[in-house]
Amino acid sequence: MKTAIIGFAGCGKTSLYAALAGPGSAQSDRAMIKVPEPRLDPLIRLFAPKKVTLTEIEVQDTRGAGSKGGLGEKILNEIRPFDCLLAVLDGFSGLSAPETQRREIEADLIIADLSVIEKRLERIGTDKKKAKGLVDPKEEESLLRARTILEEDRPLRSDQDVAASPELKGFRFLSAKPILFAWNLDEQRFASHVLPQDGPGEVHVAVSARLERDLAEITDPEERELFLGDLGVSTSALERIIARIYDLLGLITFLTAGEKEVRSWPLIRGLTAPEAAGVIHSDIQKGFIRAEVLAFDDLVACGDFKAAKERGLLRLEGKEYVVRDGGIINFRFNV
Ligand SMILES: Nc1nc2c(ncn2[C@@H]2O[C@H](COP(=O)(O)OP(=O)(O)OP(=O)(O)O)[C@@H](O)[C@H]2O)c(=O)[nH]1
Ligand SMILES: [Mg+2]
Repeated sequence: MKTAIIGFAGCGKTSLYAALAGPGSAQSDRAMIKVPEPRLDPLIRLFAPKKVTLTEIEVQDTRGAGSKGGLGEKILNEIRPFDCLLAVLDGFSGLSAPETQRREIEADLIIADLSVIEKRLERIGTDKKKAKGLVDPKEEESLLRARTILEEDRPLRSDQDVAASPELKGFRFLSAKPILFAWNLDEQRFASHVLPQDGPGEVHVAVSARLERDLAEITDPEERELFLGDLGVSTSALERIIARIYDLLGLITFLTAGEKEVRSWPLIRGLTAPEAAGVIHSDIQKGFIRAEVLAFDDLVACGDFKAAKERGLLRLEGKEYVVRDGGIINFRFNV
């Protein structure tokens, strides 16, 4: 799952990227970022494992174009393969209002999608004249629906039915991609600024990219605490951003725990226990027998697995079981 950081020149993309990717990230514009998972902590205490592994997501920094002329065709083409967009809005320099930048970015995505649709519809028109069988009427219908939405100046993500329709998947429409708007605000205005409401496939987060980048360079926990204390905040905004991206991508987390390794795993929401097993290894999916599942809250309530088992909270689930977020799973399988 890949996220691209976009936005106009100097809006703070690279600062935010550096904050997300941590110290030593300057060598590359692409990084794997660990998704924070505090629910691993009690498991680490229980198992004292040799290894702790966190799920990662890939993040790509891009070069900014001036807001005159928009993001530019080059960047718009570059970001097409990505699963998610992180749009940074400059709310610190005062050069242009972040609300305006947001509208400009939306307009760029919408216009790029409209142009793809127009071209495709034109092609469908000529194919229709050639022979009836060349055209999939469902595709044409979906394209027309999508065009109507875009012509109303709405991004495709605002209609999740259309955004997710199978005939349109292959177009990788930009305005259909889940997007996180990072409002890169002045440290002073940070707390008071009122953000727009989240919508379908769209979330808004206030950050200070510069502070976050400075914070990311401090590795000493005591120093970090002092830094945060001086600013009067308790945690960094990054954990929230990463968690929201994870959310936007439609992912949940399941956990595995043992003496060897305690680990978080990503899973597309709605998938079953054998499919979760397949994320770990295809052999475990193939030989899947049952999943032993303990909800995270039940573990916390009981203290350990033994007590949970005695209370009947450690459940055995079969092939149809749909995995829930935070489930601690032990797969039983044949090899
Ligand atoms: N005061 C303040 N300055 C910031 C903030 N974020 C970024 N800057 C400064 O703005 C300048 C540009 O930041 P970058 O992170 O390089 O911006 P960018 O979007 O990567 O720029 P391009 O890649 O050139 O488009 C740098 O000098 C940053 O220190 C912020 O939150 N507050
Ligand atoms: Mg940059």
